[in-house]
Amino acid sequence: MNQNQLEQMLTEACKKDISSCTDKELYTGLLCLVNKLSKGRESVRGKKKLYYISAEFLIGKLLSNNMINLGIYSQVKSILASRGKDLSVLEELEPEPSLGNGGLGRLAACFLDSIATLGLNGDGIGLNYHFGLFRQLFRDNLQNEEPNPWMENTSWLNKTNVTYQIPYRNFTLTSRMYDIEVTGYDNRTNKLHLFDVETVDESIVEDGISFDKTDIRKNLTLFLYPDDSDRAGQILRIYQQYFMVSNAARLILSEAAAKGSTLYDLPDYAVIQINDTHPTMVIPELIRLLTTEHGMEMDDAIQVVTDTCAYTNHTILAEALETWPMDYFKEAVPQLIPIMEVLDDKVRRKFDDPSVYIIDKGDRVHMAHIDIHYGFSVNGVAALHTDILKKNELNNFYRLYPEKFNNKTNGITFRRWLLHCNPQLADYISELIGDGFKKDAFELKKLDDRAFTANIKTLHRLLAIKDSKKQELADYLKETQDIDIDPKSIFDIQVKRLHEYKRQQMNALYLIHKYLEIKRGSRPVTPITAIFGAKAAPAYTIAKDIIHMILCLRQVIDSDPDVKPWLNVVMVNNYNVSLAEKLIPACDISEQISLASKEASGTSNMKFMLNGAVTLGTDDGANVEIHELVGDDNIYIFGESSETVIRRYAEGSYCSRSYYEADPDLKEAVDFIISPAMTAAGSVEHLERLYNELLNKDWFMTFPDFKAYCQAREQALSDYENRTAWARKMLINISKAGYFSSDRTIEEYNRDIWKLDTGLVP
Ligand code: 475
Repeated sequence: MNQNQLEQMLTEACKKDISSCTDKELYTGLLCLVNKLSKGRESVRGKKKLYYISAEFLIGKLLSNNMINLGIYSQVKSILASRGKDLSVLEELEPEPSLGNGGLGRLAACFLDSIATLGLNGDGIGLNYHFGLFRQLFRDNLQNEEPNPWMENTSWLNKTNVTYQIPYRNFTLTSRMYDIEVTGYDNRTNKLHLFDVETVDESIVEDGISFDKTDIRKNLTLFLYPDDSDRAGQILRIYQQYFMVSNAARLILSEAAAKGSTLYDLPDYAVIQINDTHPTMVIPELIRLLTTEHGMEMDDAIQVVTDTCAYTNHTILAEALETWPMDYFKEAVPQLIPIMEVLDDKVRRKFDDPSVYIIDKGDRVHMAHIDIHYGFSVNGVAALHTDILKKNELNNFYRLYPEKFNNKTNGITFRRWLLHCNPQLADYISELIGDGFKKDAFELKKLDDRAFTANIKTLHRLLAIKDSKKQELADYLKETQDIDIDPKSIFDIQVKRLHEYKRQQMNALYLIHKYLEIKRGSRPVTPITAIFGAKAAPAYTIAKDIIHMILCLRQVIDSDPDVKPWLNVVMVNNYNVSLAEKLIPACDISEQISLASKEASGTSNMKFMLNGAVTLGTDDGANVEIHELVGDDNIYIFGESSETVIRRYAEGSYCSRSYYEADPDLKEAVDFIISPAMTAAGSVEHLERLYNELLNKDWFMTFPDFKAYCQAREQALSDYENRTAWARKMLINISKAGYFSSDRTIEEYNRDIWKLDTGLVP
């Protein structure tokens, strides 16, 4: 399409001349135009289709990404500019869909992009949460939660005519499907199907994010992960999950039947990827529908479903592996109970090992066990993680079904995480090695060539691009959050869900240590800006205490003129995808410091690397693979190995206090948490609780790694001073990032699990 045609279409979509539009009118016009162009790209469907079911799709803003994928981004930008309009101003008007929480949800979004880009026939299925994940606000150095309304009258959601009757024990809900077009890069459009219920009542939410948890008709799709610290909240999760999968099952069966499936051959028409255990009930629900509504024998139905479903595990944390009391199913969805009993019974007849039963002796249902017995594939999300699943966490299952287990190391879409968020870097890479990397990320390898790595000019250009992104971030944070950061300082960033295993608290302990060192006169050569971004689950007390500690620390340092010029601790408010797109390109040091064995993969580590940050991390998750690719000289790895950690847990002898007693620096930093300076800035109750937790428990073993962490961090800070050597590390990281393109990940899923047609449709 040429520029004139595009301009005409945009004018039509805005219903008036571009120059006379307000920004809001232009944004709405562009949204309609992009939606129309995406729909025009729908293509002939192959026989078999993938359904990626997930409780979360953390898709981020769509306007610019969709324009990049449709190939109209630069044209639109220049049309707007010629009329005195600024695309980046319009981008700020778009609300960010609040449909996800963390890595698992963002992964699902990257996957949708790659599935469409590779021309694979695959849709996402999830829920349309009206308020999504809560919006975070800081008050008195504490996290507060508010609803996060993100839907507007004109939005990416397209109402469809698809509705189903979803049965619960004592009532039925009428669902409706909404679709979001998923445009692939230079390729076809798939769909994200989000189910909702029309009786939802947003007005029942009051006082932050509280609402009546028992009124399911009104509350079902209000929030993602509503508070489940009590029984009503837990049962609400079952209602939500069942709503998601019962709709999914009905849609899948009807699409297959429409294409001619007898349903005995369902696996030729459908493959279902179960993203963690939230969609696990799709297995018994499909079996139920096949037997009760389609006249299939139980054994046949079980076989058909087993051959259709595949499961991805994203965590080994015991508390994140879902098990639900049988009572909850009795209360909400009793129709599934006979099916789950049959599934459990078959397992018991076959295997004489209670650890693999579906229903345990306490009458709890182990969701992952359903997936493993009654799916054909089980995958981990990084090499180390899959290894740990096989050798430890799921070893009992691995011995029963070695053929089901496989690894699919995570990936990220380079469209959003390079082309969109860092066009300066993308353009420069094109200048050096051509445009090929945009379609084939492995071409980034060409950057690992002495013509570039030993070229001062190249290295200085990289540094200049980084500086410009740091300046952009500084301007943005000033404008949107009134936060001052010095673009000439070193940007050290840790952004991810707040969780003890990710060890934001260890980062904070280092910062306390550094603060005290600076106060004693030992100043860094270059000032340091340490940035955090994280939301804590509303009922996760210690996670909220960690946020409190960081915010108090910020206040203490900010009001100390001796230290302030040298150390700035920042916690950005309401961390989300849009902020990530600004933070990641500006980062120098990427904090990936989880306790070895606990981070299944991590994906921000990949985003940072791609944007030329150097990783400071443990040998955990995908850090292990990053380490192998970039080599010892281009990453800072520290801390105890996953083997040591696993052994320590098995022995059960870890005592944090002995580390505290033995290391004066550590003791000083830990004690500072409850010092008068800190308690003056915050609440004694919160600070003392965290202090006691660390001293008496420290379940994620920050103390044993503290010294090694401080040393590695100091090494990175000192290496930063040699600017060309540092730039070379940046370049090597970028050059090795190709492996972490989600296009590679999706090709592997398709090759090993989904087996969809790959022929691109004209
Ligand atoms: C891992 N979320 C990352 C990423 O594979 C990994 C679970 C239960 C309830 C609410 N949220 C969750 C997760 O478990 C999650 O996001 N897991 C993450 O999945 C993609 O890269 O290591 O922690």
